[in-house]
Amino acid sequence: MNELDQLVAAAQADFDTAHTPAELENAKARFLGRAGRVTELLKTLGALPVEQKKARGAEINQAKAGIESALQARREALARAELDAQLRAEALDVTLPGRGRGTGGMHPVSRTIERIEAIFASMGFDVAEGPEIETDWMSFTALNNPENHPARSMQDTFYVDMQDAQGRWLNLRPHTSPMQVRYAKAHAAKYAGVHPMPELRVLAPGRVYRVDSDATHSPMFHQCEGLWIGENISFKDLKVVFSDFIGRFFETDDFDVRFRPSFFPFTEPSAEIDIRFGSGPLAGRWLEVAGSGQVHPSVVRNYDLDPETCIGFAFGMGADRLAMLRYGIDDLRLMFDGDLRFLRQFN
Ligand code: 2NL
Repeated sequence: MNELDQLVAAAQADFDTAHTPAELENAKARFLGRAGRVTELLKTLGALPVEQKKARGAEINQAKAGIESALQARREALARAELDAQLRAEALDVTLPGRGRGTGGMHPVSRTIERIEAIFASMGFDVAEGPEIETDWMSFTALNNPENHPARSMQDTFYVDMQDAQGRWLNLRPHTSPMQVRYAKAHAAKYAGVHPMPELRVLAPGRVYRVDSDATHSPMFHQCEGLWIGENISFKDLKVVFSDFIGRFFETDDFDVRFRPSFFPFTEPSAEIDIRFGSGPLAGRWLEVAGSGQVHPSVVRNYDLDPETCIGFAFGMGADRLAMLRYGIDDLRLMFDGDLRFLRQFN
């Protein structure tokens, strides 16, 4: 092997020991760089006699070409190795068994609301859901709240820093009553001029919001409100409907119902509804479960109905509180903490 063949072999060996592109570039510099061995050889050409220059130059260039092709081969080998390593690292075994996502379950409040809906639906009530962001008129004015009523204050109601297309300020509804107003107005429009007007029976369940937060109050909670309007619907009907509901909701006949006089701007007369179980874990204590009353004539007028011919009752209950009573939960906050150890017990 002559010295040029040896040089090519040395370069080949040097390149083969390079295991990264950076190492390979260093090895390249040792042979082909400005101070590399091939460059040094080419510089010796100048000292040769003219007749030897051409042949020697050709020999050196041939060696140089050999070194360059060895370099290129090693570059390609390194790139292939890197790609192989990457493919191995990113390998995906599509034959492995899948990871389960687990099954979802229903929240105790959702379960309770569905239960309430089913009972009232069986008594001919429609179920109506609607907006949680409402106008002042819907949340308060339509419900006969005076302009300066404390419920309208920012300490009691969440206002939204936003106006609707008509420039009216908006709030997070503090009760589901606006949905009943919407439902009653739609009913009035649908049966305008029809005599007698078909009865209106609706249950409005959903989220409501008030500025209040402690062990027994959450800033977001759930209401189910009922409304029954017709030509001759009275407190007697309310008592029958509500008692029937309680018996079916709690699955017992062993209870008393009491109407305790109260005040709401939207009903007159108004009453709190208390129940007392004769047996079971809650037996013996009066429990307040709902507010109720005969819908105020001004509110009936805001439905676009005539209070002279349309009369009826409304009631409102906290679905969270009913869930707590039914399941024996003693802290409202458990309902909204999202702790799966608590929530799994209901599924
Ligand atoms: C309470 C009080 C009540 C109503 C809600 C109502 C709705 C319309 C018209 C008239 Cl659209 N009344 N709802 C009536 C009386 C009481 O709820 O303390 N609920 C937990």
